[in-house]
Amino acid sequence: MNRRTFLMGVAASPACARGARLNVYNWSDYIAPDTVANFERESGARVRYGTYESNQEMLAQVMSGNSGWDVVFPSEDFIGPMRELQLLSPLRHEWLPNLDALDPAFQKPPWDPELRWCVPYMHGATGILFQKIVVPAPSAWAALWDQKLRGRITMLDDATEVFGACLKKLGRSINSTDAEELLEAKRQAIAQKPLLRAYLNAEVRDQVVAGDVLAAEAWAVTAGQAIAAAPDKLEFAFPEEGFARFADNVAILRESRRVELAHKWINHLLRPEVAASIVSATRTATANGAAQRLLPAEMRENPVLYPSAALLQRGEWFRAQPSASQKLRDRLWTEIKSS
Ligand code: N2P
Repeated sequence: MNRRTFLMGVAASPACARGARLNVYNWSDYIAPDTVANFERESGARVRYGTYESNQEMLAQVMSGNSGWDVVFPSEDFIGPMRELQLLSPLRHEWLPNLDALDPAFQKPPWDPELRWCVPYMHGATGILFQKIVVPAPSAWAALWDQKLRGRITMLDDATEVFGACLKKLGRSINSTDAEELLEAKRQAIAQKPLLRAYLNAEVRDQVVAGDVLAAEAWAVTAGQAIAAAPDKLEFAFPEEGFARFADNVAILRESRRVELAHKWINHLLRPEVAASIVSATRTATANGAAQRLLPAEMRENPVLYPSAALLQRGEWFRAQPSASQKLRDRLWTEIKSS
């Protein structure tokens, strides 16, 4: 019997997920080593699991509507545009009984108040990961423009994040749509460029742990991992002027032909024990309140991953940009990268 007839045979059997394959595309370090195997054992399905390092990388793949992925994890400002591009499939809450495990703070998020298109999964803030030997200790975005750190600074390889830091340094909103403000932010980014070692996302973690990078614009979840590896050497700052907050959300692609199985996967991730084991293994911050309560105090009270509500007041969620300012940002980002 060849492989095709074998698969057709099992697809017709009553346990519909047996032998089916789910294609999951997620950020790096966002599941535990045994998450896929446990789901496969429980569901009888197989999972093809791939990782990406930026929303742009994910979007470039799924844009065609024919990428072969079923489930992705876009950040909050990508949900609206992906929905408008008809890339997302509506969620069926009757297939997600574990939804009530979500932290109340994530049950009605501004980017999708009824959770029709996505379920918040991980979250964090964007700030500065730095070596404690750096004096003065960075506390504001301007620290990433410090001549003394020349060649040992990195910024995220992400236009939204670089504009976010530059705009905050200028006392503006990360979501500015104002052309003058965006041009001024671009000038900041270009002035900073000679000081930079590179634009890096989660890949910066190992370079910071190794001591090669002294200060980096970094996601709190990446910083949390680096600090766990070198707690005596590293620290994270939530910049004084304010900072971006992000939430990565699990969503099903409209192209998926495994919508029910995709819901099973999401419901599995929402199970408090599963979500807790994922964040324990990856040292990330879960949007699952019931899971958070299962964590040891040392993790639950980690100030990088779960800062106080008062501190988060200085944070701003990313919002999707109107198309004119998005176009301007895209053009300016190209200019920054090629300068
Ligand atoms: C993945 C970190 C992603 C956080 N390692 C930014 N959305």
